[in-house]
Amino acid sequence: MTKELDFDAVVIGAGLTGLYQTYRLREMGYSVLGVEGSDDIGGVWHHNRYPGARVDSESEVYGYFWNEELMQEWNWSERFAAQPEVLEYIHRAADIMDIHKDYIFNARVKKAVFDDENNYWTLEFEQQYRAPVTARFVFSALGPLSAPQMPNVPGINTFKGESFHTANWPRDPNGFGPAALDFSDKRVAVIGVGSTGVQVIQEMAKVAKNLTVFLRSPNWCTPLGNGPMTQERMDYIKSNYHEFIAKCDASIAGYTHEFIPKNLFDVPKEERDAKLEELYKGPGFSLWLGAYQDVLSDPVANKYVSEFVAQKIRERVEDPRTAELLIPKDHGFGMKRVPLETDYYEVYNQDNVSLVDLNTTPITRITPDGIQTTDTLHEFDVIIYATGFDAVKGSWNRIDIRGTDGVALKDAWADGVTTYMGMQCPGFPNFFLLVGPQSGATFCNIPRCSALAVDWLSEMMAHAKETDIQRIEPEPDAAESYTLYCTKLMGKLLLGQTNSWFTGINKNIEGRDKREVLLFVGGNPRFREYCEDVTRNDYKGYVMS
Ligand code: N01
Repeated sequence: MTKELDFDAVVIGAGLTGLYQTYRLREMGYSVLGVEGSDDIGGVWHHNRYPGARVDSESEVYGYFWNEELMQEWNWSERFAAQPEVLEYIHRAADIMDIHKDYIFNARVKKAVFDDENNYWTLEFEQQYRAPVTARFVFSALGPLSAPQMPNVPGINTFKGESFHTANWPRDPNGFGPAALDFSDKRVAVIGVGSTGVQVIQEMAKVAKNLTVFLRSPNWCTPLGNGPMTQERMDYIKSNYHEFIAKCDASIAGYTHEFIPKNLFDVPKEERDAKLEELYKGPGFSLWLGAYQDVLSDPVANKYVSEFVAQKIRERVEDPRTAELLIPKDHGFGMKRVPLETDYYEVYNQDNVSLVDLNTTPITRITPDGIQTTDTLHEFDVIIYATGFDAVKGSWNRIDIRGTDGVALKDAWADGVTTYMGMQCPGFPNFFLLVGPQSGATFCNIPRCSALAVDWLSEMMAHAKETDIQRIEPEPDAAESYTLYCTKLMGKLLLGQTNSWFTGINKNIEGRDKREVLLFVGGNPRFREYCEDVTRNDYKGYVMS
């Protein structure tokens, strides 16, 4: 006798991706439940409310392109929208989808177990008052950057001042932004200088009495190019949305930036220098994703651009010693995610800002009064941990996910992730990943590329519905060959040679010191082609029954 299931599908996560997946499944006639660990929708935009949080993507290419009504009604106020506006946008999109009613909140999945005989999943929640839920299919839209990671230093809980991880920032109880906190009489520390650290540092420098930045590995940062969005520009965007969509679809990372189809040294010096200058001043990822085609793959071209950006840092930071500390020496430009900034380097010229080089004087512990380094005790009222995430795999590893034969996903991934299309893992039937390891969306403008994954999976689910399919899983060989493909693509880029969250390295987590291929870096068009090819060939690589 077939077991009566609670739902056809469960979607885990109420960020941009999960909301859209839930909507698509509902519209296709599936009974679907969305479950969200937090108390509201928004995903990373709900949690990361630190001062300075904003998109590094041009506002008009960040969001739901599939919803014409929303695109035509929404007016962005800045060229790169700040967190409260993005969260407000997501709420408006949710209203249009009427999606709240499909979700339960404060429902954090603790365990997911597959019934191999009857082809369904049982999900258990951390909240003990919640009964387990059964569903044929599970869509995990957990977020690649949703598992905040604290540093592995002792004494964190002993600090007697206030401390926050940037991804758990206190919220304004009545609005979309952060709580109103006053730092004007506070000695503030920030640990970490990734994209988050850079954003929070440039804001805290304006408001804190003193700001001390604890720097371990500097990054190559370039100007964001933010400014108000004029009505004229917004009107232009609205009447040209289809062009924007086509441009994003054709670009490597889902932006309107495109690499120049020439090698750097094929261009005369004067011309190339003028171009780099223009790109440096250009908006968003102009220099990272819009320079000469070989900058991210040829070490010599890369060195040239790195030296160009290093020179900018030297020009902008008055103290030469500080400038040198802020110039990366262990990797070239663009080999890690490039943080975008607004007057970030000038912050270090301010009297209220100081820099501690952790390579000379590492942190030994957090004490009740502040941060103890090998050199001295730095006393603070506030410590801000901009120390990043257990990225990509972390959100999945924090759930006990058991596939066929009771195998844990975490164990299956322990020696390196293997997926098919970044959408499924062998041994985990009916369990889909969205924006997880090796997904085409993880090294991409996420709303752009996650929509591609959602649309593709939804098409597959339409096929499953038509043909009454109860079980979908990838062939191990197909997954192995896809993973090999990801490895090959990564091998072509210099970023595969760097230690960062792109390559699975996390110095705060034991055992995460070996590089692995967590990203599909082949670009948006190539990923789309791959997906279309699988569909055209009767879902090759999948076993459906
Ligand atoms: O995290 P990170 P993030 N002692 O991992 C340091 C996206 N994002 O939150 O490199 C001292 O990049 C660590 O140092 P090191 C974006 O994709 C998007 O900044 O390990 N320092 C590093 O400097 C981004 O890539 C936007 O030596 C320690 C920092 O903390 C991703 O999120 C905005 C330490 C962590 O940097 C992650 O960015 C913001 C320790 N024990 C972020 N542990 C938008 O565009 C860690 N660090 C909207």
